[in-house]
Amino acid sequence: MINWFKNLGKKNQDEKAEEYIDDSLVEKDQLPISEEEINQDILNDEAFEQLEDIIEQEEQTDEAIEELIEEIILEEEPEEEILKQPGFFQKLKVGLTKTRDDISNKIDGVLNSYKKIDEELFEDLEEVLITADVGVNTTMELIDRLRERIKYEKTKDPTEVRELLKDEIRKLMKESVSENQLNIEPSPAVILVVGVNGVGKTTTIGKLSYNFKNKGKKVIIAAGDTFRAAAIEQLKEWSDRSGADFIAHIEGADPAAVVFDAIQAAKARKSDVLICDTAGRLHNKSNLMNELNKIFRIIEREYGEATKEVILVLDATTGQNAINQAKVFKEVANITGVALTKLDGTAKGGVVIALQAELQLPIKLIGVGEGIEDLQSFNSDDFVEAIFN
Ligand SMILES: Nc1nc2c(ncn2[C@@H]2O[C@H](COP(=O)(O)OP(=O)(O)OP(=O)(O)O)[C@@H](O)[C@H]2O)c(=O)[nH]1
Ligand SMILES: [Mg+2]
Repeated sequence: MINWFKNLGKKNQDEKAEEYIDDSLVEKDQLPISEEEINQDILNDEAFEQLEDIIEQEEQTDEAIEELIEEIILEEEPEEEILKQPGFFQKLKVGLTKTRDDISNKIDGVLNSYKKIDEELFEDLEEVLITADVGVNTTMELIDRLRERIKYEKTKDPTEVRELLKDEIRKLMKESVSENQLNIEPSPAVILVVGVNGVGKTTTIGKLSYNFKNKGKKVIIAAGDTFRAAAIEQLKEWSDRSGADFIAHIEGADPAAVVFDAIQAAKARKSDVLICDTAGRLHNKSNLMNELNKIFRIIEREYGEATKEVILVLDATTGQNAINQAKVFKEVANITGVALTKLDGTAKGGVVIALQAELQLPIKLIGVGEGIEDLQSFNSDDFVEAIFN
């Protein structure tokens, strides 16, 4: 496209130049010179000057066109990102294979075995959803809505139920939470990562940090899990891999003190995002509450201006256990979102629906593998599409 514009400009210039030059040569060959011819020569000189002006103008136009094209190309970059989206969706679909097999294929099995829509069909659907960890309450709510919808739309064919159910799941998930986007604007932002041990907190922090660094953000990771030296080392490795700064104390140190130091570092280094790991090995609810509250107080006092997220990490493979953990953490902390890990290895992806619909906890991130790039932002539409297609 650039070449096409350039050649077009040059061709016009050349043609114009040839026209003027041919005329002037003819005039100059005809000596001696009459007053009329002198006047003609003056006119030719003027024509040459005009020609130079035109060429100069056209050169400027050429430059302007090139600049314009460069701008257009720069503006087109986000489109490339959109083009990458099918890759993300494919990865999501692959990650959700087991869940899809469990929910979608079983639903199809039920619907194909009925000739008409009756109460038994609803009961079979109910069973599929409950066993896929959608949760009893959410399943009941969905089936009630589905029943109403079928009545309202006078649906007769069981095979049409699939689309209606899909739509009701999507609607229920979306109306239960307001925002699935991780909020780190305006900068600076602080993300406190909580959750019981082994769910994937450290791995998620590493992946998240890598994502932010790729977007050009200045990231600091704080080793707030001081229970084991190995936990600190593991987090350090992730911070090295993602290119983030790292703040840690020794094993057994007070996590609130680590967070305090990390905030001072974030301020001094003008960081965009501070991500704090925390320990999962807290034996009872009041212990957990005390520890987290101490950290919250430090953040509030020292970093009041920061945009805050408290992300609860849950392991999708634990199904209903993840729901129970979410209930406990909701009581002790103001959880702003969930990172649901290990969705790739489980058929219990239905837990996503329960977390949003029943606990009104927005899923903000999902882990679809152990690699540094295996973290995605969550979107209800994509999720429903991936498990039903
Ligand atoms: N397949 C898969 N594995 C994951 C995912 N996220 C984390 N893991 C694995 O889960 C295991 C535990 O992850 P960690 O990040 O150490 O979990 P943690 O919550 O920090 O654990 P503690 O520090 O012991 O409390 C590791 O083997 C990770 O590789 C995921 O999305 N998919
Ligand atoms: Mg950890």
